Amino acid sequence: MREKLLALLERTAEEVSGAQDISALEEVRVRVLGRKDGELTVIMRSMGKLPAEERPEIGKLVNQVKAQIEEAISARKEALSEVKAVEVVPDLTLPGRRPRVGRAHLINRVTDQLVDIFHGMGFEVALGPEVESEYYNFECLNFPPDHPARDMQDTLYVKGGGVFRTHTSPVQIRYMLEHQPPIRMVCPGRVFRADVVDASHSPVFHQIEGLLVDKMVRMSDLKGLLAEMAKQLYGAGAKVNLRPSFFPFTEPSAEFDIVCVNCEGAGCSTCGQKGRIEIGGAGMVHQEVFQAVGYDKYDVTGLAFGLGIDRLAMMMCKIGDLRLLFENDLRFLAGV
Ligand code: 2U9
Repeated sequence: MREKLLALLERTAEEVSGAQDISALEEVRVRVLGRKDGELTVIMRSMGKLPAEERPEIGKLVNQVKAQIEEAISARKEALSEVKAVEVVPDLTLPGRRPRVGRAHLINRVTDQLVDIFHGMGFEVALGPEVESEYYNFECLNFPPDHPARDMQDTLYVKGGGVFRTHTSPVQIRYMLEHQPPIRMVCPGRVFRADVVDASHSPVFHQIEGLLVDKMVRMSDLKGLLAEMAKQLYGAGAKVNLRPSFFPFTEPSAEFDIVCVNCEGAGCSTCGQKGRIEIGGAGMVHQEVFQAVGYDKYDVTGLAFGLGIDRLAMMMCKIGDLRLLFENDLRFLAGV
């Protein structure tokens, strides 16, 4: 019995010091000290069969062996935990993680670019509310009461009165009510229409509109202004074309295109084979609009223009789906 116990102690001590992790150590503990059929437990149980005179001495030895094994296990456990603690100490020589730096949204970058262009030509920026009165959004801008743009199908009405502005033109109305000519101002901002979302429509989109009022402002000033804008946007070779159009708030009215810088009018994938890129609308401010804000229509004339920023941004970055601009997927935003 004595030899058996000493052999068990020796073997267990070796196994304990050879255990490479906590679970290997636990396995040794259960095999030797386990309550049900641990090797030492079995020996202890069989002590009853020993002759009475041997029992005290063997009993003492069993307790010593058990204490030594327990001590060896707990010392090894401590040593293994220390190794683990050392493992998780951070390596201070590693280079730091680069912080992810955000940047302005594509829409805001294009807006800033346009604002800068007009600021350089002496225009100041004005902003206004996104929920407007029908009076500023339609009436002052010479929309007749039955104009289709006023229809619920096209305009988002607010319960209790007012509309989500359908263009930024009411900002210009407010500006004219507060300032006397000469004026030069642009107003960028969000506008709203009752549209269903798809690749080219959204109920929220972005515009920038401009207004210049002075004595003797002419259509040629408008064309010069738009040509300068095109050059600054697309380079010295950019040309604009005006096509006759109609808006209630301008007379005469025009839509303007930039001759495609890529194919110079021949037609390519950038311009959808049209040779031109449709950018926006413009015209000479309607006399009814001047009347609505109390300007003397015999004293001043004005030019106005408007362009859609979302479409422009899509063309600049060759984006095929408008929804990408609103979903804020960082994988997309980081790449444009
Ligand atoms: C006042 C008087 C006149 C602003 C104008 C347009 C023509 C125009 C569209 C371009 C693309 C809107 O986003 S879009 O769909 N805009 O065609 N805007 S003239 O005329 C004004 C504005 C304010 C007081």
